[in-house]
Amino acid sequence: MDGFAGRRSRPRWFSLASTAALLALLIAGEPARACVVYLTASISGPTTVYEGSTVTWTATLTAVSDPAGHFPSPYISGGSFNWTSTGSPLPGSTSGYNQSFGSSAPGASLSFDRTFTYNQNGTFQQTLQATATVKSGSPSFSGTDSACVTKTITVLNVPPTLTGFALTGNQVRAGAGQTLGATLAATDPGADTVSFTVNGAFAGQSLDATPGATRTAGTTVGPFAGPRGTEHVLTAQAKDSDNALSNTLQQTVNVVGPQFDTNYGTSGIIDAGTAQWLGDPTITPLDVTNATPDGNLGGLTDLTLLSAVIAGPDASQFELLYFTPGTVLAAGEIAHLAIQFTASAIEGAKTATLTFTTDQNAPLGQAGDQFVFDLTGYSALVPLVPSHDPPGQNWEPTAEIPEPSSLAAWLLIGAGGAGYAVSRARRMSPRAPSTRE
Ligand SMILES: [Ca+2]
Ligand SMILES: [Ca+2]
Repeated sequence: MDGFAGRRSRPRWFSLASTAALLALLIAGEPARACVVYLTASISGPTTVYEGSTVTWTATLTAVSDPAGHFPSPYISGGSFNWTSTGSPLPGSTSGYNQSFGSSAPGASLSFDRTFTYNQNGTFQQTLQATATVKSGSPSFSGTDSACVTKTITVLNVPPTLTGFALTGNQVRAGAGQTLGATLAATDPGADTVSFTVNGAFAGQSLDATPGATRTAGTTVGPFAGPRGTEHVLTAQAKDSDNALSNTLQQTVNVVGPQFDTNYGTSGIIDAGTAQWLGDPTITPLDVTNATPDGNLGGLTDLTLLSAVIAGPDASQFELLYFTPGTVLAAGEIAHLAIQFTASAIEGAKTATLTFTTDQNAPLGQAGDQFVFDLTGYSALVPLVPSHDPPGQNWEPTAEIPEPSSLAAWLLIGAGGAGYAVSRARRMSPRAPSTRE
């Protein structure tokens, strides 16, 4: 706390007694003074504060005698003062700071507290101007004096505080071009507007300059690209109208999505084995699953099997069983499908392709990634014999049975109920053996 002595003006009126006292001073050889009891003023308060601060100023008014003390115990006998604050911009209210005051005790001072709230940074001059009747008892003096004191206060800007950064979600579906809503909130003790950024890009502003109020803004972030597993880190920040930057807050957006997989992987060869002409087709299980590691996030991770198309020169011999276009697999779900291969009358290897169209890396239900498998099978013109494998397992050629020389011979064997034989080894599936019904 420090004070400032105010300038003084001459007392306006002298009584006979004070005149006599002044004469006495002159007789005593002291220098003549224009005022013998005068008013002093001081104000105390901080020199530097932050915007939004409320500052209490203390004004002290004192009636002072001449230095030699010829007018002991001077006192204030009523008056008024006025507080003003100048500067640009002005602090809060500057009105209502006029005040009248009464008398002080002889030899005592009068003190008054006044508060100002500085809502904006800047430099301000705080001025107290007081006028009072000053008196002393013996020798008697009564006069009017005024005093004025000014003090400078520097108000510093305060950066805003980013208090909120929220998204409407933290996951987006891979390939869907999704955006998310974002809301931002900040406070500022000053009379500043606030703008926001996300990753350095403008993200809205609030024109509310109410000191201390929470400013909010909303924006849209994204779209978020990248394959499943991509992380997008968003950093938000606020800036006040004095260009002061706030703290930062972060949000992470994860790109999630379905993940197509089968018991054959995501591509490759599905060997349907060997089927006999006019015999039963082979049935090769094909399990399609949604193997996403992202958890069951509903539409974010659901896998839609939009279509499955078998094409190629021998497509008619292959059929996908148990499949319904548009099947939706939640995370971890499995569609138990099967490849049915029916032999033709033309012996030899048969090929086709099976193409699944899914919504992986696409909006839910819309065409995205495709997965293509090569289907192979062998059409045999001869019957097969069971191997030594347990029931339901592979059919193997019986080595002990000699290979016949013609189809007619095999047909004769079959018609006689003598058993089966094969002319060649059945081509084996490396991963998912065919079954026969
Ligand atoms: Ca400011
Ligand atoms: Ca500010």
